[in-house]
Amino acid sequence: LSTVVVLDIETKAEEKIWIPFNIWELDNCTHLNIKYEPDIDSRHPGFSDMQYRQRRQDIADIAFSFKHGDRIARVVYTNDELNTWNVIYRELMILYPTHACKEHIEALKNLEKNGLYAPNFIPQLEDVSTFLKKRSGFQLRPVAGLLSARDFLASLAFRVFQCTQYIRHSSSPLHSPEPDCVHELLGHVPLLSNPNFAEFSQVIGLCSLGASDEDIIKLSTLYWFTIEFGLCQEGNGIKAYGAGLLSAFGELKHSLSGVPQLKNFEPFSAAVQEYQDEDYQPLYFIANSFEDVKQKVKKFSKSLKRTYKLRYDPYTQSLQVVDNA
Ligand code: HBI
Ligand code: FE
Repeated sequence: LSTVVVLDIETKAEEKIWIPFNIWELDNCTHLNIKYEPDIDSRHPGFSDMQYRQRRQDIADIAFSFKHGDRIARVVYTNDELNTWNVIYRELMILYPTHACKEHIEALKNLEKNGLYAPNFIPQLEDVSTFLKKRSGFQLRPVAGLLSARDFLASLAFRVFQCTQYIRHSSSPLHSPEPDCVHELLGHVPLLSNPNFAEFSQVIGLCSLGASDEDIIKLSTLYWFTIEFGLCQEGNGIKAYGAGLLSAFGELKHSLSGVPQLKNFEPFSAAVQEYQDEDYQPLYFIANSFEDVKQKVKKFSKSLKRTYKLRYDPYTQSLQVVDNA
């Protein structure tokens, strides 16, 4: 396994950081952050539901045994789970025409037209992954829960989106403290099928490879204010493109209600902006376009100190060090 040499700015010490150099090595990028899981967090709606916790574990086992290149095992969802999906799907569809960006609406229409999305069944990750590969070169791999920011961002560099497969607890259809398949499939997947947005996602991922812990925090904050909670200008109006908004009825309404503060997206300030992961955001950033955020994030990434330069080779889905400064 390979490492890149990184210079610690404070101590001037050289440090070797392991990074995945090809897509198969993402099998090592599976470190979970378990603080919001139903077995750990007593505020999780499924905390006292032993049957739910067991179900979540059984589905997580698919992710634990997955290796890159495998087919993603299908889940037979229960009526209770299907009902949760149905309730959220129908609620969100009511809001999208007025609140979601046009790219999201169009992508969702395509998913429905291809028979992949509907209110009455939960899409299978394997089918969605095949669709994404055709559209934008992105693919899904199953993940057992909230992944570490470093591993999550590293996957994006290879156009791999780590995707949970379990669904939130039925007592709380409109909110989940951790990512679930509703968040991934209704929030993230539609825009990942958009080639422009896919490229922007990969750019953030590539920036993260070999970054210091401090820079990983900055990049996940950028990710937070764009891919998770981003707003964008559309004609004379403002729409949502962030997955945390597009998958949450309450916060989607809140974001465009005139209550929260809105600022134009600027990566150098967004990367150090404090944020809130337990309640609605008090502040959102508005992007001009996906192209504009991508260019700005590229510029930001050039400001991160590094002693190496990486090039992504799409033919082999691997990285090459092109310049050892
Ligand atoms: N893990 N499963 C999963 N899904 C996400 O959306 C996700 C994640 N880990 C980190 C993360 N998102 C981001 O918020 C950033 O920290 C990169
Ligand atoms: Fe997310």
